Amino acid sequence: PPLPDVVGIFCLFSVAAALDFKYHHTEELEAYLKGVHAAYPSLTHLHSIGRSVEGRDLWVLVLGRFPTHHKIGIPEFKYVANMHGDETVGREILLHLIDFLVTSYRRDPVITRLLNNTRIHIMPTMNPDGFEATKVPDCYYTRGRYNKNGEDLNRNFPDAFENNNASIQPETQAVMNWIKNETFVLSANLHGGALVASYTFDNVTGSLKGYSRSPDDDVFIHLAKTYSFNHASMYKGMGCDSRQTFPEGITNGYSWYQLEGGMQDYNYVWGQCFEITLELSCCKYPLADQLEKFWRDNKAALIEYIKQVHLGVKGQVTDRNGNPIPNAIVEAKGRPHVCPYRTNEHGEYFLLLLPGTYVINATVPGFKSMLKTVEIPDNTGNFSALKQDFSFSEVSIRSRAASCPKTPLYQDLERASAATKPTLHILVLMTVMLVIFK
Ligand SMILES: *[C@@H]1O[C@H](CO)[C@@H](O)[C@H](O)[C@H]1NC(C)=O
Ligand SMILES: *[C@@H]1O[C@H](CO)[C@@H](O)[C@H](O)[C@H]1NC(C)=O
Ligand SMILES: *[C@@H]1O[C@H](CO)[C@@H](O)[C@H](O)[C@H]1NC(C)=O
Ligand SMILES: *[C@@H]1O[C@H](CO)[C@@H](O)[C@H](O)[C@H]1NC(C)=O
Ligand SMILES: *[C@@H]1O[C@H](CO)[C@@H](O)[C@H](O)[C@H]1NC(C)=O
Ligand SMILES: CC(=O)N[C@H]1CO[C@H](CO)[C@@H](O)[C@@H]1O
Ligand SMILES: [Zn+2]
Repeated sequence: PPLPDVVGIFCLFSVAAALDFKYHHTEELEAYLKGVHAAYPSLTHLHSIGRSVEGRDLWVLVLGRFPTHHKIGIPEFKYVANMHGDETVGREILLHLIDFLVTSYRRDPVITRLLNNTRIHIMPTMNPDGFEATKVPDCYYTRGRYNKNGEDLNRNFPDAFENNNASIQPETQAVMNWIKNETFVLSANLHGGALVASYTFDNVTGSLKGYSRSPDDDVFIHLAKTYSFNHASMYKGMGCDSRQTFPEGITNGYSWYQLEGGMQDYNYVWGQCFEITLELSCCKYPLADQLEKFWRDNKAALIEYIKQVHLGVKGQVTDRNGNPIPNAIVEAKGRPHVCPYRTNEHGEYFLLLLPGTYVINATVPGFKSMLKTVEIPDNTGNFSALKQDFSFSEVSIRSRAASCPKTPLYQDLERASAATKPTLHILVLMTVMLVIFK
């Protein structure tokens, strides 16, 4: 009968059309996410990764051709917004990003390829309690920044340089569990109160020179510039007032101001995930009539940034019989991570690297290493990193699961490199041993 069909089409249409440029409070946000999932059940997966102090769900909508689970070779990407409850632009533009992605699938060839080859996780709010506590739009600092227990969630993660004594909050713990659960490769954390793309580290590596450089500094600069130059104005580097400008719209986190327990350093050090922090609006909680402009200003940047998850090289480490080897260390030579990057349960690794020649070192700790020289092309337009597998000629070699060191280590590495190179190698080796045998 024609009537249900008409109603069906109307419902589908109304889900897409229902997304106004206004603020979505808890119930409206949940209703929107559930509506999208109902309208696009095979392209999306909706789940809550935990609850806030006041019991609100921490919703994540996953998009992709295989939204419910990881597929070998398909990298995992995430966006997190509204970690500071009073910084609200990210929360709304992520809803518009969801709307754009689902309505463009099978219509726009680029978005179709992006969703076919990437699993995209979107968390519109990490601090729903803080958002609800910030009653009305307000440009400046308000209580809603913190969670219900008064903690700043972006100071609440374990720190790579200092013992962070802040007690881990439910929202933080949920994100830490989530990071452990998925093989995230790239992400961004959306904030407000400035206009800049900031990258790791936020704390220092020993000698103070106003810049806290990670071993992947070149990649982070590229990632931050990808965002700022695809944004309507961020690349101009004007910041929000004349006292603070950011050349090319980017900054090293520490150069701007140092902080402890931030989420981007945590992702990079313990999550094997490259994360940058995006400050998207000078006004933290602007009036709703400005949201449409914020979406237009950020749309291209949000999409181009996701594509960068296909930089570099990826592959699987297997034994002679083709069985995956989990927990093998795979790193590019000259780029040692404090917590060495390891293969997941499928023996997979993903390394974000700029085009160039690299030596990739796959090591089964306590056993042996395989080195391969790779030529990484500029292939983000291909929606796939270069593929390079490693096959060990033995059978049933196992690598023990390792817990990452809990104590800060980059400081030691920095001191060592200031001394002599061989010492650095011994230190890296000792770190590895510590990781294996602790
Ligand atoms: C995307 O995946 C769908 C489902 O497998 C397939 O039908 C379509 O051809 C793919 N499109 C592109 C552009 O890869
Ligand atoms: C954190 O605790 C450690 C050990 O209990 C202490 O040495 C350190 O000073 C504390 N740090 C801060 C910032 O309070
Ligand atoms: C972790 O993964 C398991 C299995 O897929 C799932 O049941 C659980 O909800 C996930 N937890 C988080 C925090 O993502
Ligand atoms: C390869 O990586 C392992 C583990 O990090 C390290 O012990 C070894 O020295 C590396 N080999 C080379 C040649 O760099
Ligand atoms: C893109 O992928 C195609 C087919 O897999 C391959 O032939 C081509 O060389 C790739 N281009 C780049 C720049 O990697
Ligand atoms: C090693 C170091 O300088 N760590 C700093 C990390 O950030 C906190 C907070 O600003 C500082 O107290 C630490 O000194
Ligand atoms: Zn913030």
